[in-house]
Parts: sequence; structure tokens; C-alpha cells
Amino acid sequence: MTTLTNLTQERRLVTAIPGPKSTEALKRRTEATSGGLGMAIPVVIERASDAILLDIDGNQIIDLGSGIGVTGVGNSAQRVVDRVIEQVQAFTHTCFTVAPYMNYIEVCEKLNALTPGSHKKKSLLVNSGAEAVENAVKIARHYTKRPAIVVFEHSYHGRTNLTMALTAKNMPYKEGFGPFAPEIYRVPMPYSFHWVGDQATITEDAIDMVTHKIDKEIGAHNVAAILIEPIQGEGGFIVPPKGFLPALAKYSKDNGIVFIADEVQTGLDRTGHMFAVEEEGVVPDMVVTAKGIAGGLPLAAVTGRAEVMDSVHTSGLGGTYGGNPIACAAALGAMETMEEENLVARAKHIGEILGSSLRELAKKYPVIGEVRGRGAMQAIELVEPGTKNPNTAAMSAVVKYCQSQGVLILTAGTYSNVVRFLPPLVITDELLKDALSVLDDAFASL
Ligand code: PLZ
Repeated sequence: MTTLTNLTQERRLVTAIPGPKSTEALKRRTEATSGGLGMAIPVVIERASDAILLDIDGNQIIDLGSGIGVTGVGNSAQRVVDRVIEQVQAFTHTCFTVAPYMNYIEVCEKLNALTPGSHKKKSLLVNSGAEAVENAVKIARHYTKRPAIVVFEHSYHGRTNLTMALTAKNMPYKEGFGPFAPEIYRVPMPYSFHWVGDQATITEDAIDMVTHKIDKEIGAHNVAAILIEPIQGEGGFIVPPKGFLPALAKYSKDNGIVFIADEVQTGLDRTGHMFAVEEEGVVPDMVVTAKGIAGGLPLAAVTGRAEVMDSVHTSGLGGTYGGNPIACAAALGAMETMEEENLVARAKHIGEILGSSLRELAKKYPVIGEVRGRGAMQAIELVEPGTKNPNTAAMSAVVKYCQSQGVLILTAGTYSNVVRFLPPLVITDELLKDALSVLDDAFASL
């Protein structure tokens, strides 16, 4: 079988962005779709392959966002397409809790083997990152028989009612959507760029603040789970200082708390590890995955200690579509691609190119306050030169310039001043360097 989509991996503009066809189509978008939906780039996509998006005007755009960290294996990756076609011709749906099928089981076996730790693990498949986080919380509460969930400043865990409560940032995620679920406690996050205390003792100080808050304000014996992104995604690619995650994992263990790593954005090779927690050898009790797991099809998972995952009564977990066979077929194709193309090494390699280029830019342009991230998950925080004050205007101008030149980049950050890079892990060096030269021009144009 072959893929229909096989675009040359090069940037090519034949119209302005947006072109006339996209402009017309976007009028229909405005008429037909909810005004509550945002849009990162004003073009309508016709096809895509690997790191190139083709719009309906014929423009080829470099994709440095991967649909928010999803298409790590590339858009319409060959192995994903082949397995999806095969599956869709075999059967489309039975519901795993009605009549099971093999590829759901195979995806779970893979996740149980790939996630950190040699202990016995089991998995549950659902449709989205938010649904997976909700299930992780449900299971942790059921297992511990405790109510409280501890989350961090700057965190993002989704848009459902429970996950809005877990998410930190009000606008745009929570504004007007309350009331929110109870028993969620937010604790400080060591965001080093904005940390007012001593950088030399940031880890110890942050751990003291977190554990003091838990011990004195919640009571550790009331806490079911500590939930954290190993590198915060939507919050602005905030990398916790060395030692922070291991100390949290230890505190959790000492207090019978389930330690949950939300690897929705960081997982599946993105950071140069299969999972970001591996950087410091942390073994979570539960790992939540989504996005990169299925090459673009909707699939998410909770993988955890067998005794935790099995603590729930039969039929306590489920959902009509969770672990749909087509999404599972895609996941097997995506995981095979990661393995055979050694994308974990590609992510490290991309990280070297990205990191060194971004640091060069930071030397040239004082509007770049910090470069941070890991592997193919890096970001720059934009400030008013000489200060740490957020520079949202510069962020918007850079993004707009890049778009006009056919480069799609995404933004993030509690202070809406972070430009983030999440390229497909299969992006060629040439394409990445071309995009980075456009970024340089964007800063020069400010
Ligand atoms: N946990 C760490 O990054 C999704 C959100 C995009 P869903 N991040 C992208 C948007 O604007 O809605 C995310 C995440 C982390 C959970 C989620 C939620 O995953 O698949 O979007 O539900």
C-alpha cells in the first residue's frame, strides 16, 4: 500500500498567507463553527506529509507544531497509514468492553513494557489527554480512598470540568466555565526564570514549599495523587530544576500518594527519551499518554502499577470509543515507526540544532529572555529587553512574520509570551534550518 500524500519536504509559497481560497473557506469557517474555537494559522489544509502542510492555495508550510505535539512520527506516516487502511477494512468498531480485539491489547502490552519501571503494569485506553487524566485521577482516588489531588502552578491538564480544575491558567481555559471540581490543591512550581528566591537552592526551597503546603494545609494522608507534567507544556515549556521530580516521587512514596506523570505532551520520544521522567530516572506510579501515541488519531492511555489499575471494580472504567481499533492500529504503526527510525535519537539531534540556533538568536536579540526545553520540545520566552516583563506583542509579531513566510510555530505560556517548537521528529535538518532562518528574519524585523 502507498500513501497518497507524499509531498516534497520543502517550503514553497505561491500566494500570500492566507491565499484567496483559504480566505474564502475561512469565511465559511466563521459562519459554521463555534466562535469559541481558536486558530493558530489562517490557512485551510488539503494534505500533509511528514513536516510539510499543503494548503488549498498550493502553499507548502513547514510544520513546527505537529498539531500540538501529535504527529511526531510525521503527518500521514507510512506505517500509520498502512495499518489504519488495513484495520478500517477489517472492522471499524465493536467497543472493547463489548467485544474485545487484539490491537487494544497489543497497545497496552507495548505501553506496559515501554513506561518506566520493571514492576507489573496495566493500561487503560481512552480518547483524549483530558479523558486519560480524568481516569488517572479516578483510579488514584479509588485505590487510595482519599479525595485530594495536588497540582502545580502553570500546569495544563485539559478542558473537561475536572481537568479545568487541574489546569492553572484562567484565560482562556477556565474563564466563565465554573464552578470547578473540588478537592484540587495547587502548589508552587519552581519556574526558574521567574523564581524570586535563590537559584542555588531552588529545588530544596520548592520542595519545602510544596511539602509544607501538603502537610499543613491538606494533610498528606488525604492526598490521593500528585499530578505533574515532567516539563510543563502549555504553561511555557517550564523545565523543573534537577532533583525536583525525584524528590516529589519520593515524598509520594513515603506518604502513600500515587505519583502521576502527565506525559501527554512530553511522552513518546519528544524530549529525547521515550518519557521525559527518564531524564532523572523517576518511576511514576501512573503515566498518562496521548498526542504522540497514535500518529494523529485520537488515542490516550493510563498506564500504572497493576495493583492500582486493578483496584477498580469490573465495569468501573470504560467508554464507547476508548481504544477504538483504528486508533490502536495507528498507535502500533506509530510505535513501530519510533522504534525502526530511532526517533528518540532524532529528537536529541533536533534538540541540538534547535537549542544551539535558539541560543545564537538569544545572543543577537535581547527580546529573548530565555531558551529552554529538552530534545524536540524547546521554547523561547520573550521579554521587554533588560527585564523579565512579558512581551506578548513581540511573540505575536514573530509568529505572524513566520506565518507570512510559510512557517507554522505555536505559542504558550502563563504570561502569553512563549514561542514553542514541537517539530515532527522526522523533520529533515534542511527543513528545520530553513525554518530557523525565517525565525532569525522574524526577530530582525521586529
Ligand atoms: N495534558 C500535558 O498538553 C493537551 C491543548 C490544546 P487533550 N495540550 C494541548 C488546547 O488548546 O486544547 C494536554 C497536555 C497535557 C493534557 C492535555 C489534554 O489533552 O487530548 O487535548 O484532551
